[in-house]
Amino acid sequence: MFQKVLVANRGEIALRVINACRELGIRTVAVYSEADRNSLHVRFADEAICIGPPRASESYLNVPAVISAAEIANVDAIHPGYGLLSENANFAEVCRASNIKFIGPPPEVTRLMGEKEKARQTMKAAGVPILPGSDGVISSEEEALQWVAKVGFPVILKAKAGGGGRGMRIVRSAEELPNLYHAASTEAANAFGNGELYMEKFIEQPRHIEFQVLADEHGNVRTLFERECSIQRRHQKLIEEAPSLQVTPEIREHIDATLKRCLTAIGYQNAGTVEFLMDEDGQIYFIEMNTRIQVEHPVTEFITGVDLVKAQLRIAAGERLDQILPEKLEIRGHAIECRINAEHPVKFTPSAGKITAFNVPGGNGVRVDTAQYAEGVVPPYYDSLIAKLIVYGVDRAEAIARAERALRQFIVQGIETSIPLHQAIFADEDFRAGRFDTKFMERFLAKNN
Ligand code: MV4
Repeated sequence: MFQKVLVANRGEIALRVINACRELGIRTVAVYSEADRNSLHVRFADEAICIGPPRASESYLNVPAVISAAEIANVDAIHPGYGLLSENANFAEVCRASNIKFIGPPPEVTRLMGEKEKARQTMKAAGVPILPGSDGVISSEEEALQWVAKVGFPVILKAKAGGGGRGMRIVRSAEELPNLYHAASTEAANAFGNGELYMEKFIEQPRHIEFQVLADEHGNVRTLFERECSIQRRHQKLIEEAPSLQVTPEIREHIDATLKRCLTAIGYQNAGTVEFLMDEDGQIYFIEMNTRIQVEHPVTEFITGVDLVKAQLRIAAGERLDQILPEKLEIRGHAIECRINAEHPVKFTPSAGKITAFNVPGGNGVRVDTAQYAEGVVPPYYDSLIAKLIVYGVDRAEAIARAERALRQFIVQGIETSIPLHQAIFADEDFRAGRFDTKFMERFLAKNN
């Protein structure tokens, strides 16, 4: 096992990784920006190194600064958390060249999955269901119209280098295709430095369902069931749960078998998440893969009993999945996560500042992952996630009741948070009945304003 790991992140996920390391007897090195001097990830790591000014581009995203810290502290490995450098293949390559283990997949695999159209064709070849659409990128409007002739309107144009919603356009008729084609391509070129597009049949009201996977460095792949992530606004998830009420044992079985085949074939390693859309008929289709630990990983930890961050560390140290996971994994109960953001619950404007009171709920079936505390400061430079409330119950009803009582006991003063928004969502009849898709928040906000 590693002697010392550098955690190249901040906030709750940095603390999450530090906790897993400590439980495994691994020493930790925190890195921090000048804005995070008093953060808990700095306090609870064994060592801490300041790597630059507040802006992430000058600190947490500064590859030479992170690598220098790793070399000064003489670490064996770097855990990137989520966001920041976690899906940066160039960073993983620099780690490799510096003889530091990057805790994640090899850079070649990260690069493949970052090219969304290549990922799509790779999944298709392994028998993973994908949406009807183009084979490869589209090189002109004319070619786009040829694919439409096969697929039928509506279609969605997506950036090959994209993800997370940018460089996408929904096209409903031939007349509007030229304008939307150029708009998507220009937006993609500006955002990702690559304007290439591909096409998929557009699903009007999909559910967003994703599968957790773990792969070791000896060719073994296991899936750890799914998470339902449809409750989101502007591509920012607000609530996630596991399992999904819509995923049948047959779908689970089929996705498990095809993902194992595909991810073994491409040499996938470490933790990953495979995203799917489910249409109104309950059919499920691959859309993209995330090659990192995700924000919502704790809901999977609750229903499987597996510590996913420890699994990442043990995989990166060369252990085999059969040493890490029980022979048979089963879904136990139901888990729900609320992302508590420092933002206005209705206007969604960011709310930075000093926290004057902070009461974290606990008790049976309640987990809070946070790096915040009373008298702590939420800096304006980073994303607005300040805590995750994760609840567990024997069934969804118990999980909902626990979430409601825990939200009542979650007190944050001095800044605005999304706690009241979460309380309103839990009171919604459609949410309680499990009737929702990715358009839920739009309808909910229209109804409640
Ligand atoms: C789609 C889609 C409908 N049909 N693809 C948005 C972000 C990116 N990860 C994929 N996205 C979508 N792709 C087809 N063929 C609808 C969305 C989408 C969406 C997906 C998941 C969660 C929330 C969403 C919100 C709006 C649109």
